[in-house]
Amino acid sequence: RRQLIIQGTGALVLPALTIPKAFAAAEFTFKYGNNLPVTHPMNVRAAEMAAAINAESKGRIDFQVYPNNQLGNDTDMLSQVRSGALDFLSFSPLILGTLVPAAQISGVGFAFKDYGQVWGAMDGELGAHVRRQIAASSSLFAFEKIWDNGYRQVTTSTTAINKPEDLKGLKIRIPPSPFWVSMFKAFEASPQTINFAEVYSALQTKVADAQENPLAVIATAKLNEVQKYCSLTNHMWDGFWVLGNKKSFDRLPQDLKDLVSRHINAAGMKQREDVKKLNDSLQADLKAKGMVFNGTDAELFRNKLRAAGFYADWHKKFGAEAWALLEKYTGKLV
Ligand code: X2X
Repeated sequence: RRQLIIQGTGALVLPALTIPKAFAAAEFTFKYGNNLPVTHPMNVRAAEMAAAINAESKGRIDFQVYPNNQLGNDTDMLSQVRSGALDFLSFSPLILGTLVPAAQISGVGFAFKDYGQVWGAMDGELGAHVRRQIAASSSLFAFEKIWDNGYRQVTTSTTAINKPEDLKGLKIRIPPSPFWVSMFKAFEASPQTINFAEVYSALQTKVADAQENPLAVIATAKLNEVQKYCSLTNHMWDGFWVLGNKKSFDRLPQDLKDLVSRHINAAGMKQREDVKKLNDSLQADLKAKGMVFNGTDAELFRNKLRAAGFYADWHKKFGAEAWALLEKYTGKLV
């Protein structure tokens, strides 16, 4: 038996080790989290992006991806990134509304008619306005290119939604955001605020009968297993800002900041294309798996929001200046 402990000194004698460079500790370790399944384009592109950042930094950065609420639900992750326990987080501008109310303006119901308007606004002055608000009022900042979630559709286990009256009293899960609550109250639904991490089980156990999300989320999170109907309402567009903790990012020298920003924004541009393709093609797949689809007349739903004072209320809350920035891209909304 080899004697490792030398009597009397207590020293441990081990053969000298040379640590291969690939396993040497990186100078900068970053944790990035999100709430979506690993199969969603967000995580396919995030994995690619992390590998590219680590390789191009020659091992100085270790960028770690934590998908699928591994570090906690959205509410947990938001508090983690605010404190610096988490360095980066992909987050809906609307859920960020609990912290930065102004960020919710991109979610205004039926505002963007198409992706031309969405990217025009978000890569243009409206997005710049929101990013300024985030940086000015929190410990966070947002990278320039917002990632895509998509146009949101309503699914239910009970009945197809054909007209706004069908939403009346519906127990529909919505993400934790003042804006979402207000919108579904305007529809006279019975909205329930639940983090995405708990949505599948909430639908399975009938805590909620309905939810709303883009098809790429419905399919990758397999919500079709617990929902029967999918009503194409396109009631709002939603994206994901990549948020960073300012202090933690400021640890990096400028050249590595530029490297990380370049890869995050480039991955976002590719993710936008992936998500668009998926959202356009998934209806057939979900139909084959038993989901029942119907189209809707957006004007009826928009009228309901108008009549409930939804646009007037939020115009006032966001302020005339921000509202004008939105309408610069969408045209007059009311
Ligand atoms: O929580 C949701 O429904 C999701 C995944 O779409 C968002 O992150 C807003």
